Amino acid sequence: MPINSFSLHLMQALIYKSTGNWYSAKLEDGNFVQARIKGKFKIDGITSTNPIAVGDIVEVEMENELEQTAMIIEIYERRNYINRKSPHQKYQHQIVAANLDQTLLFATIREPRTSQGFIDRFLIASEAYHIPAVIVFNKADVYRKKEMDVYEVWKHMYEAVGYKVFLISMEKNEGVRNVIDELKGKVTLISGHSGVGKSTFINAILPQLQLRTEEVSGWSGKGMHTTTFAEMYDLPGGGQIIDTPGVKEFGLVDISKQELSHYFPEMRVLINDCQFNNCLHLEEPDCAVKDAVRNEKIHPLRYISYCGILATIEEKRSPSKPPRR
Ligand SMILES: Nc1nc2c(ncn2[C@@H]2O[C@H](COP(=O)(O)OP(=O)(O)OP(=O)(O)O)[C@@H](O)[C@H]2O)c(=O)[nH]1
Ligand SMILES: [Mg+2]
Ligand SMILES: [Zn+2]
Repeated sequence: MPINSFSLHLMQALIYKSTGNWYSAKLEDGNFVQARIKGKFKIDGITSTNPIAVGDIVEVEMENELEQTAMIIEIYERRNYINRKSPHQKYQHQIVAANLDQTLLFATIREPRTSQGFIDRFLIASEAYHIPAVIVFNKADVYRKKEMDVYEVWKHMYEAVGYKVFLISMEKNEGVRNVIDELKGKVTLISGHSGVGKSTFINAILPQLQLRTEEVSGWSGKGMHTTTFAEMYDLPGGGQIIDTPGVKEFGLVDISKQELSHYFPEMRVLINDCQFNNCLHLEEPDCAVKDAVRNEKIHPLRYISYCGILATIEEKRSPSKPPRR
């Protein structure tokens, strides 16, 4: 270690929680400090509403040893991250978490109902950074025949694409162990709508935490956003899990129409067989993707979802900049 960095108390730290201006960071010795950003940060050339996210590795300079406060002076390059469109500022991104080994999408088919579009958008965001995604359907105890039928269709559809799918009930403690087994030694981001049971799941693994969980508000069937900040927790068997606030929509960032099919694994393997190398798999002749839909090699629901998402992608004028008035 260079002498001057020693005298400045520079240390590497991992961000566990972000609450706006303050970050809770764990030092290599295991102690936590409360850290703030020094100066302005522009990272990866993107404009995000949060320059530093949970899972980021940073360099801190101790400010006050007694109060355990520090300044963040540098951020290390991210291995990957999950980002989405900021729900408040259209042209800004929100980094959900960084440096992940996998994502765990919590979905419920009832109370509240998670749509296939939401699931597919989340999977696309994971695919864009090659982060393996696992889908967990929770609240099996409230599914009637109708919802079980939907589950069966989706399970086969997503498994055929290569995703692991689990059906669990936190309420009845059914299937939960299998999901916990997936977490060992990995950094896992857990995401999904509000009220699907993300915090309930983490409480089951780390009962001493007692995270706040809340009943889904009655008539609307919508969750109430009980968790308000993303936070990472160490798992007893090694690895970490990141709880996040529920999201209503998962707005995709920086994906062009041309690219979209690359993030559908079942399409990605076929695109070289399309006649046109810029095929969008819509009306073009000799399209390998459409052939696969016809031959039932690609599930029609996934193709419909692809077309739906494609239609929502606006081709960019200039990167991340609002249009001029
Ligand atoms: N019936 C049933 N209810 C469940 C199950 N799992 C969780 N719940 C309930 O669902 C409600 C919401 O759970 P939370 O864990 O707070 O949901 P969350 O995903 O963390 O929600 P946000 O923090 O708002 O994003 C709570 O009342 C839980 O007790 C389940 O398997 N079955
Ligand atoms: Mg929660
Ligand atoms: Zn095609």
